[in-house]
Amino acid sequence: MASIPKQKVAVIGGGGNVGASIAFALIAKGVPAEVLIVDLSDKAALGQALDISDASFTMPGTCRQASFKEAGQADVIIVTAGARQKPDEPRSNLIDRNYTIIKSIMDGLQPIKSTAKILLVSNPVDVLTHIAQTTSGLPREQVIGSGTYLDSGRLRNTLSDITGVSPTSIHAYMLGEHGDNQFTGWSSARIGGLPLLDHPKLLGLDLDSINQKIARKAYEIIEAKGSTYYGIGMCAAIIAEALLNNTSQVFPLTHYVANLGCYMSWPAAIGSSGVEQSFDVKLDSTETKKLDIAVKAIKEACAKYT
Ligand code: 6V0
Repeated sequence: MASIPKQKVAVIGGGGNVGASIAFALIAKGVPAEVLIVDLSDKAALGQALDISDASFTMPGTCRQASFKEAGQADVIIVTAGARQKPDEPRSNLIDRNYTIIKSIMDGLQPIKSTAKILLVSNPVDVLTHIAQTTSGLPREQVIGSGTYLDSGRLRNTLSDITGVSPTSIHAYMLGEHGDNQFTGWSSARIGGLPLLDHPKLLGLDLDSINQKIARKAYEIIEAKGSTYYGIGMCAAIIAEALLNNTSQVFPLTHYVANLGCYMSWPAAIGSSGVEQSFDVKLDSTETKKLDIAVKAIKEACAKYT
């Protein structure tokens, strides 16, 4: 019998598309963790766990179904449970439906391991991260959300197509809210040490059309196939791996940004203690106005749930 890895990652809502994609990505990436699938639907959780465990036979990770109580003792608890968007529905419409779900999950996980990190993926992720922190009782730095990491990946892929440079060498972030108020941090973006906007292929380009393309991509996928899951599956697995391996990598993630007084998506270095550093990104005046709009929208949405 294969040995059971020591670190545990629980995926709550793992019976659904996003949760199962995260669990599969963790196994396929070779993360040496025991992946626990938890869902309100026992049948869905069992089906996904059995199927994903079939993918693990040459990998260091394992996968099985588990209870909420067991999941509360995991090192990283990923939450994907929740209603998803309908075509053309903004993510903000999901708040009331998902508040009740997140609160009941946090209650079901108790007692939560004191060193656990919670990673929210359900939408609207910035507001639900705030709700998960207040209802879980864990310190702020241990509760994060996937934020605009996926959107930033879409941005880097688009910029790679334009410039011909690998997306891994393009340092550019979508910031603010994982939702309709997200914006690109153009003025802080760099490529090979050069301000991104000084790259010859970007001179004269319509930047707003790039922003809109990134922000609309989820709607486009939902229109075409009903929901999005592979991209966020890989993103959440990469974030979980950074938490487990204490890598101090920087991601644009939902976390509590003290000088703005709310949870929002902003660059942070993460490791085994959760958020280690939050970065004071310099913005120009146009970006500052967009940030103010995003902060106002998140604060208004969170005010109902404090
Ligand atoms: P899905 O396929 O309907 O799966 C949701 C799962 O949650 C189902 O298996 C449900 O049984 C389960 N569930 C519901 N309530 C509970 C509960 N109380 N406890 C445990 N399990 C429960 O949806 P899908 O997986 O497609 O989407 C899940 C969430 O991810 C939605 O909120 C999406 O909006 C969100 N996404 C977030 C993204 C991001 O970038 N942050 C990207 C894509 C989707």
